[in-house]
Amino acid sequence: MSTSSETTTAWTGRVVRGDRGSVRVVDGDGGVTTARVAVAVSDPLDAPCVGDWVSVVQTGDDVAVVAVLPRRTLLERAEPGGSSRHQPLAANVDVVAVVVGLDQMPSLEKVERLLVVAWSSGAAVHVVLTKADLASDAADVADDITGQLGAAVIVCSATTGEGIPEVAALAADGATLALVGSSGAGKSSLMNAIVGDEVVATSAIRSDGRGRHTTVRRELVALPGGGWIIDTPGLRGVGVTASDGLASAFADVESLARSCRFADCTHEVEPGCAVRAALDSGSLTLRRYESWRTLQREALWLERRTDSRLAAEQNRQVRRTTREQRRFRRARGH
Ligand SMILES: Nc1nc2c(ncn2[C@@H]2O[C@H](COP(=O)(O)OP(=O)(O)OP(=O)(O)O)[C@@H](O)[C@H]2O)c(=O)[nH]1
Ligand SMILES: [Mg+2]
Ligand SMILES: [Zn+2]
Repeated sequence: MSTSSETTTAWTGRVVRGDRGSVRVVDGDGGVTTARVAVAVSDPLDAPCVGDWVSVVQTGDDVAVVAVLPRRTLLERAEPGGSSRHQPLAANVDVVAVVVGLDQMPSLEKVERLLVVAWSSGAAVHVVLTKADLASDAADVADDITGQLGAAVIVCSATTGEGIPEVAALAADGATLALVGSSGAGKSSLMNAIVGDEVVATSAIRSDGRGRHTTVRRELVALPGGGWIIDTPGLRGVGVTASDGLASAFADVESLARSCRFADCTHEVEPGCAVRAALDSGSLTLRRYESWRTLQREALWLERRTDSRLAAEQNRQVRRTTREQRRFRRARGH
């Protein structure tokens, strides 16, 4: 690469923090520099985000990100509150840890939603049950999550240090680990426990049990061993972004659905429905079936917003599904 002036240097770095119009980039020596974003992007998904490897050109005091290198994976979510736009959360993540605090009884449905987002990224996924020091049933919850959602589980506590080496191992060999979960779940505490230092702020949850969103921005930290770890703000109103994520989270139900007699089976009233047969035999639980339908409806809803041609058809389908679901529930005595 040629340089037109002695004071111009070009280097590759990694985005550790993103702000509007500028990013913080770490170089190979661990130095962190603020750089303006000089990349023309038409899609917000293409803008540099935490975890991106970027080309930086530095001329005197001016530091600019001129290119985003191709991403291996992208953790993204649909923006909550109605738009169908996707928001990048973190790039080049190897492992996503869905962090769940054992201080409250975890909702399998919420965990499932986070798993869909995590699986859609293309990264490997683990559920990390933290605050084990506050629960006596950690092993049962772990069994439920493995058995019902098919996810690998690690039980740990940032307070006692139990399980922390296992979580830290997810970021071994230069891998990038991203922590996602509700506010107050214990993500930042977990990050500090892994790093062995107070690198990010944490805070007590409010008395009503809801998090207060202590972490307000995504932040990537380089670990001494060569790995990377990304802390994220609590996710609220997680949207489903990709139908392949749905397919992984519900691989068993999706595979049943493919063996229904009718290709357009709604799995409500049709004869030869493999999904209903599994429900009747008890091999598929009503709770899992309903979660699948909820997520499916949400995914369809988001798709529909980007494709007005489908709108009329799906309006009809939603009405039909609601009607049929009422009938189905009545028939089952719900
Ligand atoms: N007893 C116990 N408390 C914990 C543990 N981990 C976190 N906490 C507490 O849980 C509260 C929330 O922890 P944070 O790490 O700030 O949670 P967070 O997921 O980063 O929350 P946001 O930044 O709001 O998304 C704090 O009061 C922590 O001290 C743990 O392993 N055991
Ligand atoms: Mg936090
Ligand atoms: Zn069916």
